Amino acid sequence: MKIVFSPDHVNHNTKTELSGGQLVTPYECASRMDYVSQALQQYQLGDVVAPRAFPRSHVEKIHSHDYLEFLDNCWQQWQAAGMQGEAMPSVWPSRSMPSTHIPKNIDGKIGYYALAAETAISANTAQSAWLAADIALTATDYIVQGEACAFAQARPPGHHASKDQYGGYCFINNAAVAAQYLLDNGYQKVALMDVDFHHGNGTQAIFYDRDDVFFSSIHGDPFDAFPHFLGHAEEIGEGEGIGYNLNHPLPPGTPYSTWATKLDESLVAFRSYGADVLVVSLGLDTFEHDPISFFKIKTEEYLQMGQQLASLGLPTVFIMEGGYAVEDIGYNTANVLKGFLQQA
Ligand code: OKP
Ligand code: ZN
Repeated sequence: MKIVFSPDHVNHNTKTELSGGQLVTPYECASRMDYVSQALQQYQLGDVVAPRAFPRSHVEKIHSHDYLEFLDNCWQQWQAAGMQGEAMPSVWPSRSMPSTHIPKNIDGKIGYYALAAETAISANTAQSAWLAADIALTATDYIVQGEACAFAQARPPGHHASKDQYGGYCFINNAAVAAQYLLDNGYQKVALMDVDFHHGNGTQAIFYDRDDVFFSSIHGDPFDAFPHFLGHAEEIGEGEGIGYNLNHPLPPGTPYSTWATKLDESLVAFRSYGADVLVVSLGLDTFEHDPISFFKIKTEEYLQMGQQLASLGLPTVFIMEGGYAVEDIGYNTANVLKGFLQQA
């Protein structure tokens, strides 16, 4: 399969993440990609190709104009305000002050556009987010051109980013951009399967009232896991989207055997929906040794995950999301793709 990748992802190299009351080195770091590249090459999973630059209009179909303007200008405004560290929010339009006015001051504005505080923005953040979207679009265009599958080896990830909010290491929702691109190029019913450990709140919110993208996610129960405020099983969609949102929250310690039954339920739902293409938000943080997650999937079991996904028999674009056991995500990623190719 085609593997779309750019070494320029290293420009996204923030130094700080707010974690446990401290500023730590970000879990979502550049070296993750070295391990993925190495394993994909070792397993000979496909040719690595560079992304091409797509018009911004594809991303503007998913994110609001004012949000993208904020993303592009945040770092400059943060610096102009004399801030010493990387850009991060400390105040929000919260339950007791649910204002929709957008502050002019950057401390207020960044809180308006952030859904969480852990994720810093610095000099190259916006540029890197746009590059990741180009990687997703380039991979997705291979599907439009008739390839059976493609892998977007992108970072920063995207599934937490909503129409007008960033957070959870995500800025532009690469998987949502990919799904929309498929709809704009002849596909009519997109199945979007999010297998990252964390609920894809951004993707869910973007397609919640639509029937042209069926979003399903298997994730750590939001009572126990980030993003904490979305991802419950009773969230089934609204308006035209009712019935096209399927969440499987699972408890700490979940092994692959349990996880796999939930994937099967999603695949059954995708089949009766009549999906004509599959987008996979591929996070590898379901791994047993992931440092910030609590599922117990083993390296060999990712082969079965790939085989299960292939059983749908649909053109499939994989979009890289999380996975923080840095030295293991390469083999875990490679096993999903290998299992998929064996079965396909
Ligand atoms: C992004 B993706 C660690 C808490 C982690 C943010 C997690 C973002 C995950 N102290 N909070 O879905 O892999
Ligand atoms: Zn995750």
